[in-house]
Amino acid sequence: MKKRIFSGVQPSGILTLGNYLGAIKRFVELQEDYDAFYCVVDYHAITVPQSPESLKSQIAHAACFMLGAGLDPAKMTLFVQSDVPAHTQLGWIMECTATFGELSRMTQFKDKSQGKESVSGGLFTYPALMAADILLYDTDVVPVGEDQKQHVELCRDLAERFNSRFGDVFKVPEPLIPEKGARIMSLQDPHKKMSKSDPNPAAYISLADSKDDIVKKIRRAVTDSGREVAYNPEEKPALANLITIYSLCSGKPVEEIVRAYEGKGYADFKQDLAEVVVETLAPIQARHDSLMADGSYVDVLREGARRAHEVSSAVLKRVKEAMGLSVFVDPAGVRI
Ligand code: ATP
Ligand code: LTN
Repeated sequence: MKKRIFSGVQPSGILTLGNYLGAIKRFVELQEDYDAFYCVVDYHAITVPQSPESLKSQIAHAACFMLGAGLDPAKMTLFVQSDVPAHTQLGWIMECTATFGELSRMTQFKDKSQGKESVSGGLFTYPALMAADILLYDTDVVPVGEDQKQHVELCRDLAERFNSRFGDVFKVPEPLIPEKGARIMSLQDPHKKMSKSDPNPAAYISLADSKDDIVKKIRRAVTDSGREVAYNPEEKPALANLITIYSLCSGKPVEEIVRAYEGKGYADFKQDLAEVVVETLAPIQARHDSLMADGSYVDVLREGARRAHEVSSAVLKRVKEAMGLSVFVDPAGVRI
């Protein structure tokens, strides 16, 4: 039997090149060998305020970019988190399994709450919901970027704690972090990850950016001092990030790229990089546009939610029984 993978993408903005190179590109490869469940995690996105109109459209764009990048409904299951009720139900149980101390140590919470006057309770408890997402599918492997490693480790701890109290209920998953591209950095600050919710759009390349936007953003991307195109992540982190993007988009090894620009300056390199990125995104954008126009993604999401509900409701039932919850009435009967 194929191993199961699960991963989630937040519709908190339009997906970036970081999301594509760090996660979605691999989701496409992994669907061949795994039983894959991919989720547009809209409950995670509302940990920060979202307007109903933009949330709706960001969910649709996320689904169409994921399908446009090559996810195939015949090979994997794509669904929206809020369409499947088990997520919030197990989310609560995981909140009660995690400790305040554990949640306080999550660095993403520290980063996202820093400097904010008001922060939602959900932003703090969010890793418990993420653990629920994963555990509901008896997941073996969780492909994510480097930033999510700590959350997957928490998920493992919660599963083990739960199992030691209530019996062998959960499968304990493993993270799968890519060797290259696990952390694509901001184009404006090479010490920050490229993020779709960055207030400065010059910091990221959105999958919806036009050719002109891409050329401009890459031309304006910060580079390090000096003139030579060399790969040195410690001393030249900004340039190293651009070379990584070039390498992942073109499939060429870093050394070959560095050699090709010997004796040339940053300007030539950036011009070619922009071209490589435009070429990478063009087919994805074309498929995204046609999916958005014909609305066929809705059927994919409906069928995905049906399959996700089937798997997750069975796991949730197992969990509740082990805990002594919902023992008098069949939960499936109540829900219908
Ligand atoms: P936000 O900016 O709202 O925090 P995000 O883009 O960081 O969102 P998600 O959309 O939830 O986060 O990320 C989806 C996947 O993309 C995750 O597996 C995450 O690890 C990966 N990812 C996100 N940003 C990057 C990046 N800059 N480099 C590599 N992978 C990334
Ligand atoms: N927390 C993740 C998104 C996410 C996720 C998941 C990833 C939510 N649930 C389950 C993998 C598995 C993020 O912010 N990138």
